[in-house]
Formats: sequence, structure tokens, C-alpha cells
Amino acid sequence: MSKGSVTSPRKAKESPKTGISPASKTPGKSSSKSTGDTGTGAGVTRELARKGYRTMLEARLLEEKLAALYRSGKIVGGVFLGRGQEALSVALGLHLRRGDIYAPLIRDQAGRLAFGDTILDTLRTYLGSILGSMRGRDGNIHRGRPSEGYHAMISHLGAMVSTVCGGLVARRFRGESGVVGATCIGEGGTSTGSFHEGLNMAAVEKLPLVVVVANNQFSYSTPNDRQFACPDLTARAAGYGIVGRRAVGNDLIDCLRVIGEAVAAARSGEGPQLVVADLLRLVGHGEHDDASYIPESLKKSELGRDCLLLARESLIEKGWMTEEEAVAWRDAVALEVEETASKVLREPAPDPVDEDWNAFASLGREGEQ
Ligand SMILES: Cc1ncc(C[n+]2csc(CCOP(=O)(O)OP(=O)(O)O)c2C)c(N)n1
Ligand SMILES: [Mg+2]
Repeated sequence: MSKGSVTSPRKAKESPKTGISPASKTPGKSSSKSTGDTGTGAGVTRELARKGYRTMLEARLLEEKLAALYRSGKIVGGVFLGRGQEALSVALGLHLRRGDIYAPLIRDQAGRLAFGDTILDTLRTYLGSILGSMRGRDGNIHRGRPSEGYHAMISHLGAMVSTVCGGLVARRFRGESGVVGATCIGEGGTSTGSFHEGLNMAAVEKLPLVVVVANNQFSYSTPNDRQFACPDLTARAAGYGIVGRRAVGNDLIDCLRVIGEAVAAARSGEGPQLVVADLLRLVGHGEHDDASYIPESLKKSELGRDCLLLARESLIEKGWMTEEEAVAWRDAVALEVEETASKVLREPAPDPVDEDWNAFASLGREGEQ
């Protein structure tokens, strides 16, 4: 399928059958699904692209630091990186707004930063600082701030589709409209029952859900031809009666455009959107995995091209960023990551004697006891 193509459901759903009223339309927004490549709502501006590149850089350098800390034995537990997937991840985080719901997965450091997470809280979580949002109890990627719509990840693949659906239904019951809920998943995760159940429910309820599939060709070491038999994962959208879109996973501008269209369509009441992007993870499944099962030919193909380098080239070519800026940003981000890591390494870990061992849910909204 070509760049940015759209598959529409055969028949649009008119109304939900369960008594939950459909989300109201945002005035002035129109559909992008029937207009193909030139859909509305994407608006990839210079500012958005620069923000995207800068955030990708932050994610990349932060993750390089996390890998180094892991190798020096400073991080307990696994480290799972999103190298090669930052363009896709950041595009989703940037198109969401305050009040939206975001449920990132293991390769979404870039999206997390774009949605408002910080280098400081990421390092605090990985390094087990008691000052982090997980209070030193999580080793890596299960952090979140539910009261801010930032869902903490459940490891079971596919589960986050349902938590986002639940959040969207709750907002609908409260009469809130114009909200979007989004999650990412790997292509392997799309084989789970949870994924199917979640998307089916979202389609029936016509929820403003965006699911972005990062098709990095492997599910741990399982290649796609052992994972699913359909030639194109966007075809699954038709089975649910929702819109399927395709983006070029290592092209920042294309990811921003296609995901922008999907988010705008969901926000304006057009129901769930499935975005599929092909790419390659440029690291192992986790830092414990050398990815030796990924063939050299694939690494050298178009899919294996590094999205960060491509974004740099593209922004410079468009005159949206200078070489000097790229270097200055890199230096500034590297310094911020180094300084933050040094600070967090000196912070205390939780003390089992003092810990209250309350479940996080019992703490209620931020700051309440
Ligand atoms: C239901 C379920 N089965 C198995 C696992 C173990 N597991 C964690 S990540 C992973 C591979 C996921 O592959 P994919 O969805 O393609 O995402 P990627 O790691 O490639 O980003 C597996 C099998 C899990 N977390 N949940
Ligand atoms: Mg995968």
C-alpha cells in the first residue's frame, strides 16, 4: 500500500447500541478518511516538525544513557528501548492535548516526552529513586499519571486498548467531548485476544480511539511470517468496521501527517482509527538481546534507515533547522541527560521499613492521601 493511504470501513456506524451516547463533534473539524492523502487536520508545520525532532533527540540520548547505566549495573530489571521508532512514537505524543488519554508501550519514550513526561521522572523510575512518580517501586516502563490521562503500562500485550476504551467511556459518561484516547502496540501484540476485544468494543461504541501499530517486523525474535497471515495489517481495520491508515514509520513528517489526520478524525467523532507503520527497531528486544536474528539485508533496507538521521536531513533540507542548531540541540540535550542522571544517582531508594505499601490507586488524585 502506498504512503499515507487510507482504508475506510465498508459502512459507517450510525450510533452505539448500548445507550452510551456518541461523543459530540468538534465544530469546524472535517473528516480526513474519505479524502485520502490530502486529508485535513494534519498541519505539519515547521514548529511541529522542530518540536518532533528535538523530542526524538531527547528520547534517543536519554535511552543511550539508560543503556549505559544498565550495562554498568545501575539499573535493576530490563531496559527496553525505542531506537528507530522515535518518529512514529513522537508523532502520536505531539498530536495529543491536555485532557486526552495516552497509553504508551515499551518503545514509546519519545511519545512519553512529547505528552509531558520528563527526563527527570524517567531516570528516577529506572534508577529506583523514591522521588519518582512510581516512588522507586517500578524498574522501567510502567510509570504513569492516571489523573492526567497518562496511563501506566500493563505488560500484557493488548491490554492497554481496553484501559483507554474504559477511560473514554468514563469521559463520555461525564459529558466530556472532544477528547481522544490513544495507544501504541507492536505488530505482535495485534495477535492477542485483548487487542481484538478492545478494538471491537471501541468500534461498536464509536469511541475516539487511535491505535498506532509499530510494525517493526519482529515480535521478540518471531518474524512477521510466523505472526500473522494477512499481507497488510491495515486490512484488519475493515474487519472491525473502522478506518485504517498507513504511515512510513521512519519518516517524521509522514508520521506527523498521518497521525495528525487520524487524531483529528477521532476527535471530530469519526470513531476509532488504526494507523500501521512499518519500521525496524535498531536495537534488541531489550538490552539483554543482541538481535542477531535480524537479517543484515533488512538492516540495510529502507526500513532500517534511522529515523533520527532522516528527520535531521529532512528538516535541514526544508530550511526548518540549521546544521548549527542540530549540533547545539544535541549538546544541550546530552548535558541535560548527564546532569539529571548524576543528580538522580544520588537520590534515595525506598526503605522497606518506612514504605506504606499502599496500592497507588488508594492515593487518589495527585497529592491526595
Ligand atoms: C499477552 C502477552 N504475551 C506475551 C508477552 C511477552 N512479550 C513481551 S514483549 C513481546 C514481544 C512483542 O512484540 P511486538 O508486539 O511486535 O512489539 P515489539 O517488542 O516488537 O515492539 C512478548 C512476546 C506479553 N507481555 N504479553
Ligand atoms: Mg514487533
